[in-house]
Amino acid sequence: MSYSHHTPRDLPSFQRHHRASPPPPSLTLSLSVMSVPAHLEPDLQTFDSATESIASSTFEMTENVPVAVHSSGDPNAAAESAAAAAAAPGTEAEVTDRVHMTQLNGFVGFHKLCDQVHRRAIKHGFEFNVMVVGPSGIGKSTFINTLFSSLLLQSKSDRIPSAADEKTVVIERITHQLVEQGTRLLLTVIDTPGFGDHINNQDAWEPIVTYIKKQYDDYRTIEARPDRPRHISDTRVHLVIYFLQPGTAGLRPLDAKAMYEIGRVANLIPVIAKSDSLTMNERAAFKAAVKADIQANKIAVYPNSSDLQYDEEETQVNVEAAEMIPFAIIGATDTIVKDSEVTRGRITPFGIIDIENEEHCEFSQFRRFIIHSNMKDLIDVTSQMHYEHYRARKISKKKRNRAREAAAASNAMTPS
Ligand SMILES: Nc1nc2c(ncn2[C@@H]2O[C@H](COP(=O)(O)OP(=O)(O)OP(=O)(O)O)[C@@H](O)[C@H]2O)c(=O)[nH]1
Ligand SMILES: [Mg+2]
Repeated sequence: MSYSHHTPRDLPSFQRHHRASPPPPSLTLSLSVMSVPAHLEPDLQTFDSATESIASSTFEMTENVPVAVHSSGDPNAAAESAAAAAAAPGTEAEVTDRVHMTQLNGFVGFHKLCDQVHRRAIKHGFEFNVMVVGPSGIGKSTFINTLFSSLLLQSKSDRIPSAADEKTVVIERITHQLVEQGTRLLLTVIDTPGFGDHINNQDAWEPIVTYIKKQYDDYRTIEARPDRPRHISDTRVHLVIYFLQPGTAGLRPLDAKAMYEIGRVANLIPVIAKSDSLTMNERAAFKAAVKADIQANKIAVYPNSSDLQYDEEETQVNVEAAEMIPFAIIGATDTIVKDSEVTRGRITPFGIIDIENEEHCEFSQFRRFIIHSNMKDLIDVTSQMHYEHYRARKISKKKRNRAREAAAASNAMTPS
């Protein structure tokens, strides 16, 4: 381990040395420590003027661990940045990052960072936005109420459709604040009454996709504001649950088109609604047909995020979930007592359907996957993948338009 100590007077020469020396063939951790003289401590507001008197100590710890990492990760970039620095001497220092695996010699305490993040996350809570898509009466409201164990959506099956409903898909958004063991969840459910209810459902997916994209646009607008708030309220759709009618041969053309379009912009998970109406054989056959149609129509279904890095355990969870898709679900909010145990289910003339029982349906696997293990991932994939892709597409479209306009303008100015 090498160690060097620099006063402020030494700092410029150190920087030159730092810039000139090639990265060593080892992984290095450089740690800069600014130590404040005791007489300045009470008056840190005057930090700027005090920096002259502040001693700067640079510790460099070196261990024989292979490979130096350049900040760009691209070997050509090092040469490019060196050339750029030579072209404009004195304007910008070349920065070389070195990463080192270093053994601690004593207690520091930064492992408590996890506790700090945890405490802050609990304090701020989480925002989760889930959209349900499927025709009227398929069980959307019941399922959401079952999933979150509370009355979040009223059943609307009995309502009389209005004139507007006749033509359009309506988007209804309702937010609930839920608290579980101190963790706050601001849950927004986006209902889509009218989807697939009309004689011509060809474009029924459009208002849904438009809504999803509009949330990205709204977020982008706020993000680009110079006075943007510290916390941007997130209305982006983190999950779309698509309800498939049981008893069909596979995906109907409307389902295939809607799922294709939704899957391009958001995390999509299809479920077989009211799967208690299918025998086990019918369920298996329907699942297989839907899986084949998903593949044939190139529908992107969550989890499919090859962009993000998953560890072994997360990959295993995702692989198991992907196998199950579409989840065969049953919704039930009634509490029943079975073998002196309280559960939720549906009492039928043929017996009790216990939704928590994995032999009866895949509700508990769905809940485990969506809420217990992947809720944060759904939020992250939305913001790091879907939103970023949408943003990038928008920017490049804007650039193309600008280039086209400039070309048209220059053509107009050129005398023929
Ligand atoms: N057999 C069975 N019935 C269900 C299931 N889920 C819901 N239902 C029943 O289906 C009816 C409609 O359920 P809702 O949850 O209101 O359906 P929805 O899709 O929200 O309907 P809209 O709000 O009108 O779009 C209710 O009578 C429910 O009790 C299920 O898994 N199996
Ligand atoms: Mg409903």
